Amino acid sequence: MHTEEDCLFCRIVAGTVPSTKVFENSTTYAFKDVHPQAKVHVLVVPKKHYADVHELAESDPAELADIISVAQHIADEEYHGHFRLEFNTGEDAGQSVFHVHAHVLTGEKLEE
Ligand code: IU
Repeated sequence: MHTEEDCLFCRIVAGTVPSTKVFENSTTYAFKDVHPQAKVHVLVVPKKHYADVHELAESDPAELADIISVAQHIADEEYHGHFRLEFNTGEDAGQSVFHVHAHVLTGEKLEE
């Protein structure tokens, strides 16, 4: 069982670790990635802890839909609605934080 103490993104959601907030509603939190890979690089996370996107989709598909809506909202504000959405899933795919997070890349024309 993950707790706020042992999960970085739970701590960011709780405000005990600082972040640059971009958006928040009752179930979802979005903040700037500290190592941006695009002009705008935002991480969108559920406030509730799920390890990865598969666990989220199985447990709470409405929250997954909310994350996608938040991504669209950010891209509408930042770059005429165009964005890339990535969920690294598993260590070998580059997942390093095991609290599901959508990488939202936008703000510029992205490399293919
Ligand atoms: P990944 O898909 O699990 O590799 O993504 C983790 C992201 O979290 C990565 O892009 C980091 O730059 C980002 N990040 C962050 O924004 N703040 C932090 O304190 C840490 C990682 I640690």
